[in-house]
Amino acid sequence: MAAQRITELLTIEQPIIQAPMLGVSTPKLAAAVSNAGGLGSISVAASTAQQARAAIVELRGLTARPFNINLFCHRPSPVDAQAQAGWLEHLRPFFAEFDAEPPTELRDIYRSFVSDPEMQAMLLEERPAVVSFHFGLPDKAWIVALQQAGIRVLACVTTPAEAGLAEAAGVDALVAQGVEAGGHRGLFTPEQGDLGIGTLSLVRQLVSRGRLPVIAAGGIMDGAGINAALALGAAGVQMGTAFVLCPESLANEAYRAALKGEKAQRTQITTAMSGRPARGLPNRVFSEIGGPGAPALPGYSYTYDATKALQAAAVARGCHDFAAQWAGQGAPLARELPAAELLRVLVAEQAA
Ligand code: FMN
Repeated sequence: MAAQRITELLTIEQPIIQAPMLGVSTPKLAAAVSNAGGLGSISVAASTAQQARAAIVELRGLTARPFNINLFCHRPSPVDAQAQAGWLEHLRPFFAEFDAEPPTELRDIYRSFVSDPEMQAMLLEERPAVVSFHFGLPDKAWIVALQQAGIRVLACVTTPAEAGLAEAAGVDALVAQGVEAGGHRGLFTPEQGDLGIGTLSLVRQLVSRGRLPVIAAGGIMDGAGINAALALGAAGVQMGTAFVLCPESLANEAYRAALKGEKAQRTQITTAMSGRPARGLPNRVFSEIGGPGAPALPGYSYTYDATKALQAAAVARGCHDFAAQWAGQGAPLARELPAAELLRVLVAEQAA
C-alpha cells in the first residue's frame, strides 16, 4: 500500500530510487535506472546553475522518464582563519610525502542551494520531475514555488525532529537516512551532534508520524532489504552503495577495488574528509588526519577543499590512501552489474 504511494507520487514503476551521489552518479547511471522503472538521480551540488542545466538537458536526452536533481542545503560555515591555518599546518607533513605544499587558503567549494537564486530560477524553468535536498532545507517559499512548477520535493532527514521541520516546510516525502548509509550524514545541524539512529528505527518512527511517505535509505542492498523496508511501512527505498560498482558510475578503479575488498566490512564515519560526518571505506584521512589530537576543523566545505588538494597530490603519485570512497554498512553486498540489470535483479529478488 505504502509502496504504491511513492510510485504514484513520483510516477515511476518501482519504489526504488538510485541515490544522488556527487562525484559518483552520472546522467548515464540515472537514465539507466529511470529507464528500468526506478528513479535515477544526479547531484548538482558542485555545479553552477548553467552546468546543472546542461546536466538536466543531457539526462533528458537519455530518458523521457522522471529523474531527481539533488542539492545541498547546508548553512554556510563561518570563515575561521585560525582553524584554516591550523588545519593546513596539520596537513603539511602529508603533503610533504608527495613533495607538495598545502594550499595557502581554503575555499567554500560547495555553494549552498539556500543562497543560490540562479539555481532555483533554472529549476523552475527546466522543471525536473523531482528535486531532493540534503543537509537541510531551503526557504519554504522556494519549496512551494518548485511544487507549483509541478516538481515533487524530497528531503533527507536523520531524526524525527528534522522530519518535523521538513513536514512544516511542506515537502512531498521524507528520505529517512539511517546511520548505516554511505556518504554524508544528512544532518541539518551537525554542530548539535549526531543521534546515529539506524534505518530500521528511523523509518518506523517516521512512518508512525503518519504525515508523509517515507523513503528508507541506509544499508539496503537487495530485494530482501527492499521488502524489509516496505514491511516497516516505507513507501520506497533510496539506495546508494548498491550502485557504486555499476559501470555507469564515476567510481575509479581504486575505489572499486577497495569496495570489493576487505575494507567494505569496516566502513566508518569521519568528519575529517569534508568537515561534515560521512561514512566510507577507511583510509589515512580517517585514521591519521582525523585521528586523536587532530586540531579544530575549518568547517564544511573548507575542510573538503584541503583534502581534495591532498588527494590530487597523492593521486599524481599513484597513491589513493586519502581518497573519499563513500560506502555504507551494506558495502560487502555491493554487486558489479550494469544499472538496468541491477534494477531487474532487485525487482526479481523482491518478488521471489
Ligand atoms: N546523498 C545526497 O543527497 N547527495 C549526494 O551527493 C550523496 N552522495 C553520496 C555518495 C556516495 C558514494 C554514497 C554511497 C552516498 C551518497 N549520498 C548522497 C547518500 C545517499 O543519498 C543515501 O543516503 C545513501 O547512499 C543510502 O545508504 P546506502 O549507501 O547504504 O544505500
